[in-house]
Amino acid sequence: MGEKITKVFNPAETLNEIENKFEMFQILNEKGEVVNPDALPDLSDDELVELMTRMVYTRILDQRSISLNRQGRLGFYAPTAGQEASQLASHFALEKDDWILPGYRDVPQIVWHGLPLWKAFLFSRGHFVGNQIPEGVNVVPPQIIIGAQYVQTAGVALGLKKRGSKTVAITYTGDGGSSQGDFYEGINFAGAQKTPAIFIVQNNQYAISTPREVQTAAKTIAQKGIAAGIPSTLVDGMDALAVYVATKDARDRAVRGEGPSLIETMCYRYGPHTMSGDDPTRYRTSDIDNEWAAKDPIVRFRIFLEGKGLWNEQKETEVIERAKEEIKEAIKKADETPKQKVTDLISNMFEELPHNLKEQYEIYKAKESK
Ligand SMILES: Cc1ncc(C[n+]2csc(CCOP(=O)(O)OP(=O)(O)O)c2C)c(N)n1
Repeated sequence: MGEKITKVFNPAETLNEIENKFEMFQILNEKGEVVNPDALPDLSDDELVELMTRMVYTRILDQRSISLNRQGRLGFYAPTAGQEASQLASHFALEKDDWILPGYRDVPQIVWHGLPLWKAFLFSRGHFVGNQIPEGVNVVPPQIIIGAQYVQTAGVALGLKKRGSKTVAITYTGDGGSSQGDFYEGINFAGAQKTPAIFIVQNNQYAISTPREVQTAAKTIAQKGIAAGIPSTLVDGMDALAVYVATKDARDRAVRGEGPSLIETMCYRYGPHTMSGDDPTRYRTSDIDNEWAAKDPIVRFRIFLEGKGLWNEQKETEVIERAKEEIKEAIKKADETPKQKVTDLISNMFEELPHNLKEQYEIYKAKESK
């Protein structure tokens, strides 16, 4: 006779219990009120202003990038408006020596990490100079393959750990990316190896036209980290303070040797998926757009800062004017960069050319020298 099993067999209830644990972490509500005072981060007034400056600047960068794309002066562009808190407050929790492995929408984070803006514009044009990252700027070119950066991040973070570095590797994907095999492989490996990695899922509700609800049966994306044995959080991705606190906590634990974290930032992209042709009105209603516009990350942070006497219209205008000026200079510099040649493409792809490419290389070299 075996021992009597007293544990109630109810896997559905276990799932329910776990899913219900993932409440959204928020500090600033939609009205800019502090709803979680105990969780307020230890940021100085100057740092708060800097974070706001970066969000306002990046909103302008997004607007200008869309216009430049429409004028044919930029190539591939994935709009960022609506995701400023998710992108920039998570970045704000990093140190200069940390590594960023971005997705295609994460250009703002790598620009604020030190990639010159004119190079970001060249990346958009598919120009190889845009992917030549200056020494000391710890970022890799934005990943286009959905989820691939998750596996790479596990590896980079393992390297940092083996070197005894007190830095982290952070990566970003979207809600759609969390359905990829690479997503699971990356978080699992990082968890098993206890690497200093931070995995951010920016849940902007849509993978192009596919809504989050049909992406996965999981109630939250954050809970997926539990299967990999890593601390995982669901945060209000429109709340810069909540995103900052969650990322800072993940970073602190990572550098203490406590391994990786997963953070789901609940947010929204106001614009289309990319400027390459999707029409959001075919998969989203204006009611949904309005619902999310009311949660705007910049609006609520502005109210919070104005309440502290740290922000006003004049400051914001100055940031907007500076952004426009710097963007103008950066696009000019991108325009001045010699056009990419076919021989550049070939020689950048191969260290040693195979026979057929050697022939083509010579043909194009002759053509280009005319
Ligand atoms: C492996 C792979 N499959 C498909 C695509 C095509 N594709 C480009 S973006 C995208 C949707 C990604 O959505 P999500 O991960 O939610 O990120 P978001 O663009 O919303 O930030 C898809 C399927 C791709 N780039 N890579």
